[in-house]
Amino acid sequence: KRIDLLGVATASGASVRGCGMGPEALRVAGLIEALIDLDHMVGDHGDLRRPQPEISTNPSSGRLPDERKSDVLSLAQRVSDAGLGILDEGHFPVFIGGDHSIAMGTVSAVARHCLPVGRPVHVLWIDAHADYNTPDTSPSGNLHGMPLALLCGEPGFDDSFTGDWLGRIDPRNVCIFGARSVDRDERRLVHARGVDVVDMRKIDQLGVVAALAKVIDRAKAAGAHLHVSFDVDSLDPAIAPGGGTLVPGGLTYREAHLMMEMLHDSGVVGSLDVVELNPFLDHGGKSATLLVDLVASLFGRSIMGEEPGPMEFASEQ
Ligand code: DIR
Ligand code: MN
Ligand code: MN
Ligand code: MN
Repeated sequence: KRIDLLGVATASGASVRGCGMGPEALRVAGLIEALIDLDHMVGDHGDLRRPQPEISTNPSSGRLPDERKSDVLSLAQRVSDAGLGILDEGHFPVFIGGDHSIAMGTVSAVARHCLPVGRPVHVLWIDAHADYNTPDTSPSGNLHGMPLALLCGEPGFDDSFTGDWLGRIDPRNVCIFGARSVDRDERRLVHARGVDVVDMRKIDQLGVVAALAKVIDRAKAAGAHLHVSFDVDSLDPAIAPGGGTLVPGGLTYREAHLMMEMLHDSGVVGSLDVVELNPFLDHGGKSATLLVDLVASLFGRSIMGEEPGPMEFASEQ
């Protein structure tokens, strides 16, 4: 299956600037070479970006809230259409951000591709945050904290958030994995809608293998397309400093690799986001390099070159 990269060079959904440079940093860190090295065919669709250049004296995000919102929505629409094209061709889309608001478009593409043929869409949202705020619950107003709520059909989004581009998913088919910073009203919504939240405490208690196996088994049993949305801030800040909203106590290097290896072996993953990488904060590409290794693991790289399978010991004496 061919892998098609689509960059979305934007930070309009975030308040910290810099993750608009994420797609280029992942290319510089060797993303395409790593995939080709695993014998995959790779296409690169280049980057989508906002049409008008940024001219602003607003120091935090560079742009006014309304301008940022229209950036986010016009990009979401273009990402959704481009992603749908990639999926309809039978390719595997890898969306490289960009802040997490781009998932309004990426997950929409998956929903538009799958729902007409009756294929359920399951979403594995690997993130320190739940990204389930609405404009009413969000303490920050940042749209990168809202994509899941929009996709799950929460009320509170105005009419500018509607259109043919927007796909819908069932919150009961969403698993937020690695969470450790969830806002008060957001927590209430997530519980009310039946979203599965595997927070860091659960991961500590169960281990990533048991916790992730449940998600994989459910997707398999449903015959679903599993979309993986990977936010760099799911990782521990010590190994991945390149994010604008870091939270201590994240996934370790070994946990994250094991997850990617399990996801590869499962065969249920059909699309991937890699988001929120901020090269400006990334200590010389530390997180970018790690992300490339993690994506390679998801696409079949393993230490001994093949799937280990269950441990067996030969009884030859
Ligand atoms: C917070 C932070 N929950 C918000 N969200 C972030 O602004 O809604 N998501 N950083 O990645
Ligand atoms: Mn293509
Ligand atoms: Mn996120
Ligand atoms: Mn996050």
